[in-house]
Amino acid sequence: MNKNSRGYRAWLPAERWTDKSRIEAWSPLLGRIAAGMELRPDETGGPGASALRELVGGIGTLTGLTPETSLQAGPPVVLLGSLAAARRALNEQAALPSAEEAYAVRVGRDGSDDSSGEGWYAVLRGGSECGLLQAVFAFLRLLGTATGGPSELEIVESPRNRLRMIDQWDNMDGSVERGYSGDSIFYRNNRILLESPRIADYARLLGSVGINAICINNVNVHREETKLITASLLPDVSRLTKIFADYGIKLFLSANYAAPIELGELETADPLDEDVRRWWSRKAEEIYAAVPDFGGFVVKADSENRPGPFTYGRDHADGANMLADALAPFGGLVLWRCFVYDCHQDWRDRSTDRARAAYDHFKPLDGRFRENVVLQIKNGPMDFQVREPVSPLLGAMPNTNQMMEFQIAQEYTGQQRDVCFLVPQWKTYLDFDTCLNGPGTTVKRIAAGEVHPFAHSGLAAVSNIGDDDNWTGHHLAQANLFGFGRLAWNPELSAESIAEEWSALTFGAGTKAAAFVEELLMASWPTYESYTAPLSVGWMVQPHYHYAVDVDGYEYSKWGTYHFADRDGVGVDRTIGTGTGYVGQYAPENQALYGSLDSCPDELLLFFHHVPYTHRLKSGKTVIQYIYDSRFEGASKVEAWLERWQELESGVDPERFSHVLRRLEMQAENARQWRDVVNTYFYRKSGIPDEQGRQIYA
Ligand code: GCW
Repeated sequence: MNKNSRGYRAWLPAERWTDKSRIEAWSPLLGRIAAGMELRPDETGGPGASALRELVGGIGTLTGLTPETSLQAGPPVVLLGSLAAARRALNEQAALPSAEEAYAVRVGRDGSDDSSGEGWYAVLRGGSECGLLQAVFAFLRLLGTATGGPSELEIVESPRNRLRMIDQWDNMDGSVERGYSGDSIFYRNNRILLESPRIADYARLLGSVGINAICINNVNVHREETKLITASLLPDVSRLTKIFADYGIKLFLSANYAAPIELGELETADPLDEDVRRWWSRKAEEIYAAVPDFGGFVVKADSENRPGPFTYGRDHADGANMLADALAPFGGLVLWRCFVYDCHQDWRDRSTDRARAAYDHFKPLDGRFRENVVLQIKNGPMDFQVREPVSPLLGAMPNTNQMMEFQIAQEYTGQQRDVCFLVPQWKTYLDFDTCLNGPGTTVKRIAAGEVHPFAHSGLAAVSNIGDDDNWTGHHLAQANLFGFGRLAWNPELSAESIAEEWSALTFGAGTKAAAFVEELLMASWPTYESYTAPLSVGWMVQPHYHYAVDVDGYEYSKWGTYHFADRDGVGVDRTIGTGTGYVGQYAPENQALYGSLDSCPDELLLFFHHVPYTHRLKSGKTVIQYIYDSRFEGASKVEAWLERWQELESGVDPERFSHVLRRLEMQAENARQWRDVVNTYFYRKSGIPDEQGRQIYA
């Protein structure tokens, strides 16, 4: 690990400002700090202490200043600059919103106190120390994105989503399932890497964008990871819990549903069996004795060959409630995943549609789950494809806590070799109107618990980090981790503003590099979409690896993932009249939208309909011509990025310059391969030539 690698420091303050006048302009504000917080006997831990450390450290890195700092017991407040003016401003300010994580930042100028020469002051306040930490990180973002000196402003924020969670798919042997950035930072050889400074640095990164929960092991819980809830590993788990708590983050574990069997203590995991129930209750007592602020369990059950209640003829409410009852006395949660489908399907059977599965399994169980169970639902009905419709299960269970799951790891979206900034994609899910409670029942309101009175809800996402120096394999993939946190905090932020903020923090505010990176990020998802599987049909990837093109890779497989291309047309008929009936899982307004060829949006066409190649899109183009045009356009776009990036050589440090260059070269090759394979495939099937006569390999 190279901690001095520019990528390691990601979007946190990393380099001294080169512009001296900027440092001078900010000096009056940054020279003095007075902080109030709870003083713990050891004077080290807690989010308040982290806040102060980050603030002083960040100021030092950016400006070289060492602020004069005083600390006293009191409410979580930090004053900067002209302290008398800051105190006056503090006394005038309105109360914060009630959320503990709420924060306020005020920067002002008060001429009546000129002891600092300028009268600039800042007041950072938190509803708790966690809120203060958020105020500090917001202030550091202000510094990091500023091109000039301070200006007056007031920000008051509280998080829109209660749970803002990151899921690690890390295994204890050190591997990461769907990891594209090296090995795990948490484990090696079935040990927890407690001595690794990376874990605390990861907590900083997550805390800096408002993440407040993390699950530290893969949802596929194998033998070794099952032991995370046993006496041999709980002390280590407890130490990790403390590292994350310093940044306001609660720790969860993925639990093996069959743990009582796997650990050799019972012969059944039947959720209605009294011995099983007692086993989990005692287990919960043991866990909370060792780890008092443990968050709870994430559970993947009856999914992709993992054990679950179906084995015993029980349903998912029985299974989840049994664990929930065990955790309830301690305030623990069960985050129960809804990724349940038949992965042993027969491709000859046209009546089974994997897209239907989550809704079909879970919807009938509405109202049966305990109050400390939250259903964790993937954004789409399939599996994190480049484009899918919203999962119809979101919002369809008004009496059951729900949260939505995204995948920051780019499993199907370029595996951190290709640039694919996913925030614009996530926004399409969050902004989608389910119409389930009348117009305006958007997914972001459902996830935030604003539509139904969920006791717990929010957003979770699969992490994209590993032990690569720059955390995410591709430097630019850091923007996805940053963006998820920002969006989970405030889903109203625009994708552009997140891209702009990250680019400025990472490549320098006001630089040419930052401007180009922002543009590249914003174009990257549509571009990736334009050279890979067309019009949301999905899955044309190499089985298991999911990166490179293989049009028929999943066509005759057991995974339930088909495109049904023949000589006349392509796509999956999911309509009510002639198809699988999946469309019927949406509210009537959306049934009408998707069910009719006239109104179905082009970008989702092949997800919902099987159409002839000559079918005309809303643009007037035929499907086949659209396939050809967009593959050519996508691949040439990547070539153009390569050229533009080369022009930036003098404006980017050599490490990041050559790293991004190499990745763009790989992406260009990948895009060419997709273009030619997809085009050739559809030309051979349809026999329809490209109107523009470009090279297709017949
Ligand atoms: O998409 C699939 C992935 C699996 C993953 C699974 C899930 C962790 O290919 O690797 O398992 O989703 O979400 O459970």
